[in-house]
Amino acid sequence: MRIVNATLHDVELPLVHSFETSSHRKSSLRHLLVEITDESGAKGWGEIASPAGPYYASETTTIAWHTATAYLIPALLGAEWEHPDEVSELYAKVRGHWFAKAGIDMAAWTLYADRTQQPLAKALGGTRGTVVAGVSLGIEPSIDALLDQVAKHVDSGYPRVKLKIAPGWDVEPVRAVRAAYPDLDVHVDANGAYPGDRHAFDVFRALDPHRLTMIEQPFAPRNFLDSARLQAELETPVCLDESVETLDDLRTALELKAGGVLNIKVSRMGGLSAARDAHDVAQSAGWPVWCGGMHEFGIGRLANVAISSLPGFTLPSDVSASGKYYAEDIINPAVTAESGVVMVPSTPGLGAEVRTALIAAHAARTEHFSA
Ligand code: OSB
Ligand code: MG
Repeated sequence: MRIVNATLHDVELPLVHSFETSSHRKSSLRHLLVEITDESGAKGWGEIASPAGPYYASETTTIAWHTATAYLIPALLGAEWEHPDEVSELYAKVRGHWFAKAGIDMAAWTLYADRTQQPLAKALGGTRGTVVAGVSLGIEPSIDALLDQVAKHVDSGYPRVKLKIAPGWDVEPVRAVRAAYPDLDVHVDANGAYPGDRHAFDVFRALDPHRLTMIEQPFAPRNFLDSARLQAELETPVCLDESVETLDDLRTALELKAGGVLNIKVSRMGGLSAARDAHDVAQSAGWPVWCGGMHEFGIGRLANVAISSLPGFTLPSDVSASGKYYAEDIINPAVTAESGVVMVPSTPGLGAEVRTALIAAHAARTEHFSA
């Protein structure tokens, strides 16, 4: 395959419910959509889901636009490749910038699945026809508002709820949710907001008896050592998200026993090939994995659904229905969940039609590139 045309679309969609984490609050999202065409006219689509601000990772939308247009798209255009696993080699000299790389990798994978007439999930080695979804709930203004959000999602059938926590919003909300739902699969995500000090260890010790499925990313991304110390003290598994950007990070985490569960994000790891490799490594080490999300629009959301169909994804993934975040998604049909279960598309390629008119209507900027 040889990519002859590429287009980058900068698209903003409003959120149906604003979302707050330990770092900030947002009410709309801007993602970059990568559209590529090969010499046969076949198309691929990818999504660069980097947040607008540098709070989850240092990569922002503006930085990703620069990386994609100045380095990644020029490396991709005109190059010959047979399989999407070869695509990351084209820009291997670019350090970091995993979100931008993930969008390019995803476009190559969807084009490849389309040309080989197989569903994306099958091309990746997926074995499941459905995946179990969980929801991620932001920090709310009050415990009552949080309980309303939990009720709304549990009532619509989601079997797992993840609560964002931050210093000052941790033990109390967990206690309230656990009291209202004694048997619900609940976990917390701190997005690295706690310093590795005694006070933080006290908070996590206080959370330990609440039978959480995991405590996600308690400490800063590079703080593997306190994560290992905490895991040694707790019954609750520690899950790593921001800490693992590369397979080398994963090897470090496994060696140090810095956790027991891995959140695999296609965006954070530079794409579907890397996500599949992380799945393989975690699976052989005995760590269960699940797929995390970045509030993706439909294209990235379907990539998350596809990777979640691999056999080591044994915990519910953050692949909720498009409607949890967006009134209108840029794919047709949108992703839907029935009793918390999402169907893995069985049609060739991405698995849905891309709504180019809707993309054009919401695009702040579009740029074309040719080989
Ligand atoms: O840590 O999982 C996270 C969103 C933005 C940044 C970080 C995270 C999240 C989510 C979103 O939790 C989950 C989803 O996409 O449904
Ligand atoms: Mg997380």
